[in-house]
Amino acid sequence: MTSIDAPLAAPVIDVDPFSDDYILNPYPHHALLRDGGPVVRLKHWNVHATGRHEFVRAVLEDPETYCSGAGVGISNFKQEPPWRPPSMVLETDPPEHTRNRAVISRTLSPAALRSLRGRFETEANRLVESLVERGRIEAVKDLAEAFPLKVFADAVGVPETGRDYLIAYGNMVFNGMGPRNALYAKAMANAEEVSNWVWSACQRANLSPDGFGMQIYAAADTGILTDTECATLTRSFLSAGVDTTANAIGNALYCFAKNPEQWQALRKDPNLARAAFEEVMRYESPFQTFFRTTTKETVLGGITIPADEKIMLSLGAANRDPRQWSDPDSFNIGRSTLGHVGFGGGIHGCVGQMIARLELEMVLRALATRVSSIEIDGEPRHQPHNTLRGFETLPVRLLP
Ligand code: EJD
Repeated sequence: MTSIDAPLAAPVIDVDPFSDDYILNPYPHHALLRDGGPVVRLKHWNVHATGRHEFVRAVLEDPETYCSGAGVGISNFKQEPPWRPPSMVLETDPPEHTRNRAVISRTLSPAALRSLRGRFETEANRLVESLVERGRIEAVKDLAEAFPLKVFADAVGVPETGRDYLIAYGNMVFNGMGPRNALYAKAMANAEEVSNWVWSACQRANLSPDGFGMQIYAAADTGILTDTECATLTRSFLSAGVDTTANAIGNALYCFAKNPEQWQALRKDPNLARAAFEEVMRYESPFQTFFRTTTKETVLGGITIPADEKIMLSLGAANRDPRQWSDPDSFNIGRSTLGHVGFGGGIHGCVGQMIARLELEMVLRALATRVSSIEIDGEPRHQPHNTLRGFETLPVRLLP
């Protein structure tokens, strides 16, 4: 290697992914992140970062060099204790990860999803019909949160009373991946009460017999896992499966309200619902930022990263990287979204993506067959959040 090709240290840039300005409108910051270099170092937090599609993918696909066992938020579990017992899938590496993920994955088989299709469809139609009758709705509470709180929580088999705790818990999980800032503190304000409800919902005695939760316990009955491990794996459904899809539904409505010609295209052919959701995932990725931790010194994009360093992956920036996408800032349900990283990728790629697709397909179909126009009717407000992108409030009018 000639000195001209020798790996360099990452350029330091002044982008703060946890500042109010970034959070409320990340896109100009994403451009700085991508243009700063293949890999940069964030001055404010002293971590490496990449927003380039090519390198986000490369990191996701090399879990031996970029591990998850030290946490997938900004804090390194080896230096700072995690706020909850770590997830047995998200925050582990092979071989444990492989074994635990297989237990979850079996519950989400194509056959299992086929059997949910009818229920999801009925509920989406019922909910959307009642909302169209009302006309003006607050889309976050009335639709985006209501739908997964009904169909996903039913599918896992958790009790009906107290399900709102799942929204609060998701806020803890996803703000908990950020630094210990004001958003973190706010999300954790009621941590004990919320965690207690969730942990109790994950116990064998409180799960319905036919849901994903009890299917996890089947692994305990064969001796692979203890009951406590099964509760922790069930917790993964409740951590990952509600706030993510809720924000996806809100973002989808906003995308279509802002791009009425795309709404008309979907109305004309509701079979485009699945493709439309993929474009929502690319264009307004509900989950924006992941971290990995280097297991050894490595070189990425010609930049040396030392061992045991956190590297931030901006999925949101990668999904609009002009090096990968043509016209990345336009919302177009007819484009190819192949290769978007809204569901992550590699061995940790979203295990629930097929159920997320099923939920969004049913919601978008129910809307597309009943609503001629989605109109913003008030002041939508993005939720200030360390890792999720979505709305705190989204007042809309659904015209029949
Ligand atoms: C997640 C980005 C868990 C867990 C798994 C996945 C997520 C959160 C929590 C969804 C991350 O196993 O607890 S989108």
